[in-house]
Order: sequence, then structure tokens, then C-alpha cells
Amino acid sequence: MKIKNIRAREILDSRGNPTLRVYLDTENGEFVAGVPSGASTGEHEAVELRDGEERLMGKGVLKAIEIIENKIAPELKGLKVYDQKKIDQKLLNLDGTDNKSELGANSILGVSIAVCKAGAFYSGMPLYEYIGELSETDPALPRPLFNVINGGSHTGGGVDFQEFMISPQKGSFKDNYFRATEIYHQLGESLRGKNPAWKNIGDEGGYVPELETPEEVLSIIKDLAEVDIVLDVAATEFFEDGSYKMKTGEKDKKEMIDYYKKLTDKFSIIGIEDPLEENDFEGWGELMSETDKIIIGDDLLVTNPQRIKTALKNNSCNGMILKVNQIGTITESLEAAKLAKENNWKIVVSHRSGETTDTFISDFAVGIASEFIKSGAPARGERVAKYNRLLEIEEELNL
Ligand code: 2PG
Ligand code: MG
Repeated sequence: MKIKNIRAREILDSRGNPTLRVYLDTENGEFVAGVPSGASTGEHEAVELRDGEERLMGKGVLKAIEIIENKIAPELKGLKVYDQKKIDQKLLNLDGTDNKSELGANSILGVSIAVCKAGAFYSGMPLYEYIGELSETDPALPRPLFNVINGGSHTGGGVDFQEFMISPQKGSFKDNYFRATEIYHQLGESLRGKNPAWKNIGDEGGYVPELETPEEVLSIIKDLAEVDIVLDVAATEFFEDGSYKMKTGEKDKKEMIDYYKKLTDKFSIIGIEDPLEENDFEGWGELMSETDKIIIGDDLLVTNPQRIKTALKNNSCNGMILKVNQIGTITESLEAAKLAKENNWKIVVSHRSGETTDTFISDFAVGIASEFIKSGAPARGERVAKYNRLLEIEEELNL
């Protein structure tokens, strides 16, 4: 089964910003991929190509479409869809840069995902099983992390920490998913208080309460339910001139580490993502030596094998966010997963704050058997699309 042609169009993502939908035409039909986009992006992520003109807030992707249709498509025509590695390598060669700035990581990723879907179809396997074959892993359901309170750059002035994620862990995926939405609704009611009109929601579907501190948020969750919590601090977002500028005052690295110790002593936090800024590999190492929690690198690692190796040298973390659009190809994402696993890190497959309804990451998480997946709140179409896909996969795996 060979590639006949590749087209793309500009669609809008969940934030109303333009993004790509890629159509891969083969002898046996068309395979479609949507490309996500972040807001709190890491400085070292692969480059997302945007038009930068007045149209669509400078965020148009017409140049990326031009690249897909006139540079990438002619090179890939005739290649076999199940040659994922070879096709991804071709994309890398064609780009020729370290950060995918020539073709754009968004153009490359859209094509790479569509090829992966086509490869699964050709192999006659569900997508997760095909990804399992590519990664030489037995598929398994990840544990979901539901982002019920949004802060930081996913809001207009919420608490400093970006994500407060709950992770019920009793029974099946379905049980935990449905338990999460009960807690989510109770939380909404409790925040609403006496004002039925109140319902502030952030980019990932979590509430945006008018609270000042992480402690206040955590206390409300604690009062509602006994549930494991994972934080995404996204600390780079409020790191400025050498210190962490929080609403309640400034903290240096040492004070941040002490603060985390206080929070983890008091609340049922099992993991912290991006606790410190994205270039302080050593500082992360200091935190690691003072805690037994899962310390998860997102902006620190940007799913990049080179940065993962630096983190390993410094013992900076024991968990990794895996975002396919941070690195750009499926093959490189699988390499990053392999490296993390060989070093016994926990993997969190992650959506972006700007999403489409594409559910690729659900199959990807199952295929590589990641420990966790995060796809926002148990609400909002583009978020629940991923969780709902996992419901189907859970049923299939148990048949
Ligand atoms: C993160 C992500 C997803 P963004 O920081 O982990 O939750 O946010 O896509 O804005 O980088
Ligand atoms: Mg993050």
C-alpha cells in the first residue's frame, strides 16, 4: 500500500487558532491527522511553522500547507505506508535542521501521524496494536490524569501553577474516568457557591477559581475527595530574572524546593511536572534528592533524546512528558519513550492546550504502554475525545 498524494487544510484548534489537518491519500483510502499546538511551550521544542502575517493573528499555516503539498508530497509519493522509520527519516533529511525549522514540526508531525494510521490499516491491526509493534511493547491502558483546575498561561490570571490533575485509581479505566467527572462536577458546584452564574473554564476544561494560592486549590480538592494529585507547575512561565515570581511573592530555587516539600507533606500529591525552570538540570537534581515523588520533565526535556540524556546525567527527573509535536516524528517519539523506559522513568503521554479532535495520542499511549496519559478535564469535546477513545480500547483489550 503506497502513498499516492498528501494534502492539507487550515482548520481551527480548540482555542480558535489555525492548525493543520493532513490528508494522506493511498491506494486503499485516505488517512487524516490533526496537529495540536501548545501555549506554555518549551524554549527547546521543535519549531512550529506559522505564516507570521497579519491574517489570522499571524498564526496562519498556509506556508506549512505549501510545504506539505509541494515539498513533502512529491518526495513521499510511491513509498510504502508501513515504512514508518524510512518515511520519518526522509522527512528529517528533507528538513535538514536540528529543530525542524525548515519544514516546520507541525507539517512533519501531521504527515508522520497520517502515515502511522495508514500503516496500521495496512497491517490490519488497531492503531494501538500497530504502535505496540513499532515500539516492541505489549499494549496496556495508561492511568489518566484529569486536569480539573487550570492556572498559569492557560487562563487569564488564575493561580500560578498551570494544572491540578486528579487521578482516581480504583477499578477499570472506565470507573476512574467516570469517578473523575463526578469529582469535577462536585468541584464546580463547590466553587460556584452561591453564584449559579459562575463557571470560569480554562483552555483544558478545568475550572479557573478566583483563588490566590495552590494551597487553597489543593485544600478544596482534598475536602471533596481522597484522590491522588499530580501538579504541572509549568515553572518556566513565572521564572524571571533568576527567581520564581509567584502571586504571593518571589521564591528562589531553594525556597521552591522547600515549598514543594511542604505541599507534598500536606496533600496527596504523587507527582510534580516542571517544578523548576526549563534549563536548571542541576536544580531539578537537587529536588530529586529531597523527594520520593515522581518528578516529570516537560519543558525541560521537550521529548528530545539529547535533553533526556542531559537529564539522566544530572538525575534531574524520573518521569517524562511525551508530546509528539514537541519532537515532530513518530519514530523520534518512540525513541524518546524507549530511552525513558530503559531508565525506569514513568511516561506521561500528553495532549497540548490547543487541541483537535484527533485521538491519536490515546492509541499512542496504549501502544507504548505509558504509565499515564493527560488530556485535560473530563469535559470539553477535544479533551474527552481522547478519554472516550480509551473507553473503546479498554473494551477491546478485555474482549
Ligand atoms: C503542558 C501542556 C499540556 P501546553 O504544559 O503540559 O497540558 O500545555 O500545550 O500549553 O504546553
Ligand atoms: Mg507541562
